[in-house]
Amino acid sequence: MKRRTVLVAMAAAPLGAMLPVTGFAQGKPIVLGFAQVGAESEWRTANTQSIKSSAKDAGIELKFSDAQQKQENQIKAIRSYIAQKVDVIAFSPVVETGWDTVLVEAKNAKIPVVLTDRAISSKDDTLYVTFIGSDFTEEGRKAGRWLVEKEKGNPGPVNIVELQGTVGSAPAIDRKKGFEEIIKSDPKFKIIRSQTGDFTRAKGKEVMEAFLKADGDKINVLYAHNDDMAIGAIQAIEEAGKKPGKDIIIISVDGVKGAFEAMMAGKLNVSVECSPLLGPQLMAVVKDIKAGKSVPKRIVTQESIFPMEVAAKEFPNRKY
Ligand code: GZL
Repeated sequence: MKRRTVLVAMAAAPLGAMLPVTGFAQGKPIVLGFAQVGAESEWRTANTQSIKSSAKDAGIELKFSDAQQKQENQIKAIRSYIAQKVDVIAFSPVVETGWDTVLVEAKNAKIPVVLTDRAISSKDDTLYVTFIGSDFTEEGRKAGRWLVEKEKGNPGPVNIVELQGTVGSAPAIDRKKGFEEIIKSDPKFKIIRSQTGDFTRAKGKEVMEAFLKADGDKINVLYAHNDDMAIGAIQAIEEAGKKPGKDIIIISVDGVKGAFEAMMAGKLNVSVECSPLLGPQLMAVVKDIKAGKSVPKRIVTQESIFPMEVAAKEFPNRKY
């Protein structure tokens, strides 16, 4: 009697409901093609690690490429995934524009596309299923709010130099926008120099050296769009005989281990968290897409802000 009940139950429910959502579709592993930006920062390294380990855990076959921060390489990789007829394509667009042609090719090939980390600027939002990533404008606002609070007793001027991320990238555009939205409330804040350091330590150091040469004694604050550029700038500030974190207040974004080490050394004042650990969410979305489930158009990662005062306490909890 018991055996029959179980059989009826099995027959009644649709097969999909009976099987755990795995990395398999029609009995073979789901194949995901991922076109990564590059390996330009600690953040990117942690992001790659999260994607690779999550794919393995999910039983999803991952094809992975590193574009060395060049859009043409990402486009080439997406075309190769289309030719290989992967099940899903995911990528972090190095810049916001120039994707429509290749994404139309993916759409015509009936391969769903997922954006992770960075967004694209396109009139046609049917070119991707969903965008999983941070709210970069809010990250910029958090940086601005921290500075307004920090300088509330200071009549000014507060002269700021800015190390921007990769030109044309969503994080660079939006972190600048959010920061300026907040500091424009008080004319004492002035961005006296702003230039891209392309999210790397080396370029961040090089550009900060130029800022110091031009305006050294006038600089009160550095706003860096990521920790790697801030860490490079810290080296330049020390080589110029100034104390980073004291003579020049430093604000950055990401919250990578290197930033926590700089904060614990008193050389960085605050890092706004931007989580690279997008792998688990990406794999869950890939499985949902293959299982025919609907997914939200936008999945925002929840994040915090870490001033140097909490760095030592928070450091042991950090996963990247
Ligand atoms: C943000 C990410 C940025 C990081 C940088 O989501 O795209 O690119 O802030 C990384 O560290 O290089």
